[in-house]
Amino acid sequence: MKITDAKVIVTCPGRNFVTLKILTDQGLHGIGDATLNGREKAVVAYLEDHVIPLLIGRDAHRVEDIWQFLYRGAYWRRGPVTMSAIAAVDTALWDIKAKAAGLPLYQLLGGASRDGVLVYGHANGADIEETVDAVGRYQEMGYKAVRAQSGVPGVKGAYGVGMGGLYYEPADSALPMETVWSTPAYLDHAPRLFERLRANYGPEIELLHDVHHRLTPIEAARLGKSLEPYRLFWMEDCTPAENQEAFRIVRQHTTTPLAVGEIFNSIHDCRTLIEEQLIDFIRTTVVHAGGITHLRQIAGLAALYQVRTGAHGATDLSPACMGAALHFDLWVPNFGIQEYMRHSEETDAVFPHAYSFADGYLHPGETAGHGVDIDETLAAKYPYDPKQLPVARLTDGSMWNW
Ligand code: EZ4
Ligand code: CO
Repeated sequence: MKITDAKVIVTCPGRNFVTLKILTDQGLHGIGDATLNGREKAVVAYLEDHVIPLLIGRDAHRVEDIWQFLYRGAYWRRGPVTMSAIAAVDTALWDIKAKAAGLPLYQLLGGASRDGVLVYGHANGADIEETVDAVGRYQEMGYKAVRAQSGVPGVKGAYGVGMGGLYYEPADSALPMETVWSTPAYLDHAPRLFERLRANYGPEIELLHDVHHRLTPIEAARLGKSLEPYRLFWMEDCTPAENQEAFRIVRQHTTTPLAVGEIFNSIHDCRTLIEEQLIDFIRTTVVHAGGITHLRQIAGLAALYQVRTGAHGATDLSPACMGAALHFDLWVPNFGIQEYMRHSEETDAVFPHAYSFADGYLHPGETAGHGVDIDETLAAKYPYDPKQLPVARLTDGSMWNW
C-alpha cells in the first residue's frame, strides 16, 4: 500500500490545531495530530518542507521503518518540533494500518487490558470556594478523578485558572500574557485548598494537582509533604525536569505520588526518572513524544519500575491525539490515568470521533483505525489565529517558569 499524498491542515475551531493527513493508493487515509501549542507553524514547515516529500511512494504499512527513517534520517535528533512531526506521521500510519486490518487500533497493540480508560477532568476557580464548587460539578458529570487548581491571593493569573466553564485555554493572546508568581503565597495556599476538598468530598474521589514547574526541588519537597494528609493521586510537574536528578531531593522527603513528562519528547528525557524510581506516573503523550511507536517504548521501560502512564490531554492536544491515546491507554498494561480536558463543540464538529465518555471513563470506540477523522470543509472555515502561552515573572520582575 503506497503513500500517494500527504497534507497539513491548520484550523482554529476555538483554538489552533495542526493535523497531518496521509493518503494511500488503496483509498485509505489516516490522520495524526501535530499541534505544538504556540509554535504551530514550526511543525507545519517541518512537515511540509522536510517530511512530506520523503513519504510519497513509501509503503504505508512500514510504520516502524518510517519512524526510524525520520528519526535517524534527520541527523538532528529529538526536540519538540521534530518529535511532534514524527508523531503525526506515526499516528496517521497506525490509523491506516488499523483501517486496513478492519480493526480498532487497540486490537493491533495487543487488545484491551481494561474495560475503560479512567480520566480526570479540570476543576478550577478564582478562589478555594469556587474550586470546591467546580470539583462538585465534575463529580456530578460522573468523574471519579479531578484536577483542582485555584487562584492564589495576591497572585495575578495563577496557572490553571480559566474564565470558568469546561474549556480552559492558557494560550490566549497573540503576544504572551505576563503573569506574576509568588512561591510563598502559593505554598501557603495550596494545602488549604486540598484540606477543604477532602473535608467536603471525603476520601474516595481522586484529587490531582499541577504545580506547572513553579517550585525549586526543596520547595517541591515541602509542598509534597504538606499535601500528604490529603492523599493526592499525584502532584504534577513540581519542579522543572531538564535535570532529572533534581527529583531525588523531592523523592527523599515525600510520599505524595509524582507525575512528570508532558513536555518531554523522548525516552531519554525520562530514563533517569524512571530507572531511579523518582516518579510514579509518566505523562508523555502521542503527539509530543514521537507517536504510538515511541510511546510504547517509554511505557515498556516504565513498566519495569512500576511507573504507570498518565498521558497529557489538555485541549491543545487535538481529538486525533486523544483518539490515538485512548487506544494506547486501553491496551497499555501499566496504565494509570488519562487527562481529559474536553474540547469545545466547534472542535468536536471539525474532528468527528468514535470515543465517548461515561461514568468517569472514556472508551476509544470500535471503529477501524483510531476512530478520529477531520472534516476538511468545516476546518477551512476556521483560519489560523496566532496565540501564545503566557509567561510568568516573580514579584520583583525576574522571569520565572510559566
Ligand atoms: O499548560 O497543555 O496538565 N496540563 C497542562 C496544560 C499545559 C498546556 C500547554 O500547552 O499543564 O494545561
Ligand atoms: Co500539566
